[in-house]
Amino acid sequence: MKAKFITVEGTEGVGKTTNIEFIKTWLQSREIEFIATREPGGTPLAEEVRDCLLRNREELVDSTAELLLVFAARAQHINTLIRPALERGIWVLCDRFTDATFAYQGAGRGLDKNLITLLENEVQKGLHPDLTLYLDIDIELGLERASLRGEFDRFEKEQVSFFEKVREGYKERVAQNPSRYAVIEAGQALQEVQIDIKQALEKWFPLEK
Ligand code: Z5A
Repeated sequence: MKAKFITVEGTEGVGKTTNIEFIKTWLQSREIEFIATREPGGTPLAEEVRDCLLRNREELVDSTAELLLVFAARAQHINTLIRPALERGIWVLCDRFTDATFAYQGAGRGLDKNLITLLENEVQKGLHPDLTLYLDIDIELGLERASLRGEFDRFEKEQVSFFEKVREGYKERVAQNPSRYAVIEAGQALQEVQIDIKQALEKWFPLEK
């Protein structure tokens, strides 16, 4: 089977980190060679950009500057890690990707979606995930879960209304191209969430006979 590109998306405290561990175990059980990575980040340079983006600071961060930093990190990540891995037959499992940009910088910050699409086309040159697991959760419940983790970064300090817009942004993306997404009800007990994730993985990537 051709190497696949899987992304995991959702708002705060939705359980991406927890469920990525579950997906890794599923990939191992299939003896699939893969790398697990994340955005922003995934390479030393892109991780430095991540740090710039997430760090709490006095200076107000301009939304367009934020968007360009996200795509600068993404260009480095795609061209030095993701695309070379896929070309070598290695699957890529990525914690967030461009759907997060449409949700956070587009819907959340209110930036022009046409500008995001322009950058997406230029930077990705046709690369898109084969499957995006979108974990959906009530914002208050997600924030409650996330609050257990301690100190909040620059994004986590946003208001509930910001995350509501982000959630709507994700839903809009799913509605525009439903065949790429598996929508997972992440408010359920973890075991139920993982049953749904496993079903989606088996539907998208059935065993070859
Ligand atoms: N960002 C952006 O603006 N634009 C972009 O293009 C990209 C990103 C790519 C960093 O992302 C920030 O970057 C992000 C958007 C921005 N903003 N924020 N915030 P991140 O993915 O690194 O950060 P995060 O969203 O905070 O994710 P996280 O730290 O990985 O958390 P999580 O994956 O959502 O949750 P978790 O750590 O797996 O779970 C949270 C807690 O809930 C934990 O205690 C779990 O044990 C518990 N949990 C999980 N599932 C369950 C269930 N089912 N029941 C009960 N408890 C559960």
